[in-house]
Amino acid sequence: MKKILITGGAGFIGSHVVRRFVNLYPDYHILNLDKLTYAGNLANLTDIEQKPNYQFIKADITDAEAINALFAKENFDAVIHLAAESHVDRSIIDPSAFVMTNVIGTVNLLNAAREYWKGDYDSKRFYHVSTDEVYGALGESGMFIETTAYDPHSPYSASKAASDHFVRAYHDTYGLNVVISNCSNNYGSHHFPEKLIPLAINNIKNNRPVPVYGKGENIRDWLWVEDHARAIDVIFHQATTGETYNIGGHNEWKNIDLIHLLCKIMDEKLGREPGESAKLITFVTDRAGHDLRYAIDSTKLQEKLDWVPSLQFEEGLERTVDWYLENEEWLKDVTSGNYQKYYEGQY
Ligand code: NAD
Ligand code: TDX
Repeated sequence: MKKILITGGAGFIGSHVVRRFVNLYPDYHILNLDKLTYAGNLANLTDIEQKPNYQFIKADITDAEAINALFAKENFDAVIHLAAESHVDRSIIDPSAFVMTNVIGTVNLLNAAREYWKGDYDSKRFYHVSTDEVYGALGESGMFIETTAYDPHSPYSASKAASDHFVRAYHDTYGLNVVISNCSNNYGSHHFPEKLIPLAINNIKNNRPVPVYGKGENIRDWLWVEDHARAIDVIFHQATTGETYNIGGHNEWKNIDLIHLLCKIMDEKLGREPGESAKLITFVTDRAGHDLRYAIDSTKLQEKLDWVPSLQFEEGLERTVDWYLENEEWLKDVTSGNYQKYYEGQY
């Protein structure tokens, strides 16, 4: 039986990865380690929490002692590391938490792997999940490839870039078996409603303004979260040590066009007059250092590991809207309390 530590498994992408591994690989034992910050929610995993090959551990990756004790106790075969502070706007308000979790937390995990996997590096694997934002911003043309130079602009992307560098350094210096993937913007169910798509769905539903930064001309490349989880699965099992893979949907959308599409879907779903939801669109002050465009070239992943996105965007967006409309309780729970206070401070 393979014992795999998945960090950040109570978050958006992590919960999809945990669900996939628990369901598809009954002979793997999956330990989900999560601090349960505002973004971590065990309600994301109620469908698999009783499975015999799943276990949850509440811990903070910035706590080196706790991480070392865990590695000393459990003989992990692999780590899939997703735990992070993930929201760019929060990183602009308070970069420190991003340095602590994304940089120090990652180094703590690497140190534990280095120490407790000694003599056995080749048979172990440290998979680091990262973002396309480390490459910086594109102009109107071009795409990020695996060898694009790092040029992060936000405290979030700087912290993820630093963590990527540490992961590579532990491969080059100590010989740890590492793999990194850099993915574009994800969307789908269980996405915390501070991010553009779930925030817009929630606001449209509640007849609140939909804040669009600047003129809405920034471009993001959107990928269905379950396609990301499948890519992680394929890369985890098939990549060679030290490799990097870019993951993306070849699906670029200008923010304002995406929001108009979402408004159209919401009008249909809520039985509103065409154009009614779009009246909620409100242009607000731009994000500081706002990257103009991201676009991922995932040719390497497609050609070497035969991965292609499975879901067309309009269909995925409709499914996402349906999920949020059907899961009012989930939405209510995560938009109360601390999160609500953060939200009020934003707009
Ligand atoms: P998320 O914010 O939804 O989830 C992060 C999870 O990490 C939460 O469950 C949180 O409780 C946990 N966590 C935070 N700090 C922790 C700590 N100190 N110790 C233990 N657990 C902690 O994030 P997400 O969107 O699911 O992103 C997951 C990973 O994927 C991140 O590394 C992110 O950089 C990367 N990524 C995200 C996207 C995207 O579009 N969301 C795209 C590419 C890469
Ligand atoms: O209210 C909003 N209005 C708006 O116009 C919000 C929250 C965002 N935006 C814009 C900013 C971006 O151009 O929409 C775009 C998407 O914003 P986010 O959902 O905050 O995502 P982004 O900043 O692109 O980062 C996401 O993708 C890469 C994730 O949050 C990161 O964790 C991931 O690494």
